[in-house]
This record gives sequence, structure tokens and C-alpha cells, in this order.
Amino acid sequence: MDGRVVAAHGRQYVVELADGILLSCFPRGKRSEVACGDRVDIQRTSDDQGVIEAILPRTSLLYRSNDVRQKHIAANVDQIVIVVASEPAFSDELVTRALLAAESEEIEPLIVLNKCDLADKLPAARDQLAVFAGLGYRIVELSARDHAEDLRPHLQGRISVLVGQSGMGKSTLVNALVPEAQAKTREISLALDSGKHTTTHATLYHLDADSHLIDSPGLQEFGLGHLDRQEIEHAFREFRPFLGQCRFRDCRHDREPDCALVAAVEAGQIDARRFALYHRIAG
Ligand SMILES: Nc1nc2c(ncn2[C@@H]2O[C@H](COP(=O)(O)OP(=O)(O)O)[C@@H](O)[C@H]2O)c(=O)[nH]1
Ligand SMILES: [Mg+2]
Ligand SMILES: [Zn+2]
Repeated sequence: MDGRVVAAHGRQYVVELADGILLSCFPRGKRSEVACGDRVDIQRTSDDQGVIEAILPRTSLLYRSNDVRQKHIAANVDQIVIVVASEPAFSDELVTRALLAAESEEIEPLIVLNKCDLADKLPAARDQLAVFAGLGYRIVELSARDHAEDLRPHLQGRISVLVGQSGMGKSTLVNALVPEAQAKTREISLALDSGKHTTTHATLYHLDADSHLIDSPGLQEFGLGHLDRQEIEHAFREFRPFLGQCRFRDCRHDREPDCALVAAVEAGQIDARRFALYHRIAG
């Protein structure tokens, strides 16, 4: 039978069957590549347990990595919702990295600026996001505490994943938009036998029959070690018109003569801070 992975916690997964039943599952074989959001073939081994036999073909896979390991964030999502807030301060490098991950997987990104009720902190947060707005990224401003509904139209008909540093208000959004979220979290924790109800794992919630929302654990870093230089260049969307225009085909856009990207930075067509981040990320 087939099901959908609605929670991933280490090598243990919760798979939801078509009738809503949750099974605790381990993948067959040692190397688990399963992610929250995956459609899987399972063999049911008892009332509440099963074995994942195969992962069905994915439309997307969002992950982060460092030099040693890769961590799946979510599979089959078509939108990544990057949550930041007026307070606490957020890292614009993390936002950039999440946007690069979205671009490289061709997943639609949406930035949410939460806690807009904190009026004195709002202008600084807006300033920090201005560069992303200038690049054409969509930004929705809201207050999850009492206007979480403002996000719902943007989630309609999509499978979205919420990412962001902890404290930005992801869980507040989920709890407001999904009335049965806390009950489902409890049920999943029980299936995982993790003994605690904190979100240490990614969890998929249903908004309606064809709108789903994955809450992922708070990210403090977003490694892009799996992307090569060329992929990173392309993921900076404003670089694209200039790629292939440098004198040298293998230009690293550093000290080479006649570099089209350096010229674009000097002409004010590429933001200098974005360019510096490119060098940091591409290494
Ligand atoms: N003032 C204000 N506080 C909020 C808002 N949304 C969330 N918070 C608070 O921010 C803190 C972190 O929220 P939480 O949802 O746990 O963040 P998460 O770590 O991203 O899941 C909590 O104390 C929330 O009550 C908001 O719109 N306005
Ligand atoms: Mg949370
Ligand atoms: Zn160059």
C-alpha cells in the first residue's frame, strides 16, 4: 500500500495512509533517504507499524548540507515559506541561503515577515528585507498572533514548507492555521515514542484536501555544500543576465580581468553585499 510521510525523526518515520491512519515506520535497508512529504510504498507489519519499501518519484527535494552530511528538509513541496520576524533579529544570510536552495530546486519562495504588531521593530526588519523585495521575491507582512489567516490564500492548492530560525513564529502560524495541529502533533509524538511534544522533527499538516503545510525544526544554519559553483551562480537570480559574459569561461568573479559580474557590481546592477555573500558561499 502507499502512504505519505508526515513526520521524520532520525531514521524513524510516521506514514499516513489514505484513511488517515498513522503508522510508525522504518525504511528497509540501512541508508535512509526518506523525507517528510515523501510518498512511499509500505508494507504494514502490524496495526501501527510498517516498513518503507520504496520512495515514489519526487517532484522536489529540499535539503541542506555541510561538508560531511546532508539533511533532508522536505520532499514534494512546491513552495518554501521563509519566516522572519521583527523580533528577534534574523540573519539575512540565512534568508539568502534558503532562497538559493529554493532557486536551485525550482521551488517557489515566499518570505513572511511576522510580528508586524511590534511597530517599533518593523522599519528595521523591512529595511533588511528591501534587497529581497528589489529582486522580485514576494514578501507577506503579517502578525501570526492575530492575523495568521493572511497567509492562508498563499498556501491554497500547494504543498508548502515553513523554514526559519527558531523564535520567528512558525509554530504560532501552524497552530492558528491548522486547528487540529496540536492533536496531530501529540499523535505523531506517540507514534514516534519520542516522549515529548516539541517540534524536533518535520511534520506535515493538512490545510484542506490539496493544501498541505510542513513545519520544520528551527534552522540556525543552511549549508549549501551540495551545490557546485555553477549552481550557486544561477541561484543568485540577478546574476543570470551576466553569466557567460566574463572574459574567461572559468571566471571565479574575483580578480580576473573583464569580469562581467564585478563590472555589474561596480555599475550598481548587483548589490555588493549579495556579491560578497556569493563569494562566502561559493568559497
Ligand atoms: N508579538 C508577537 N509575537 C509573536 C507573534 N507570533 C509569534 N509570536 C511569539 O514568538 C515566540 C516564538 O514563536 P514560535 O511560534 O514558537 O516560533 P518558532 O520557533 O518559529 O516555532 C512565541 O513567544 C510567540 O508567542 C506575533 O505575530 N506577534
Ligand atoms: Mg516551532
Ligand atoms: Zn567573472
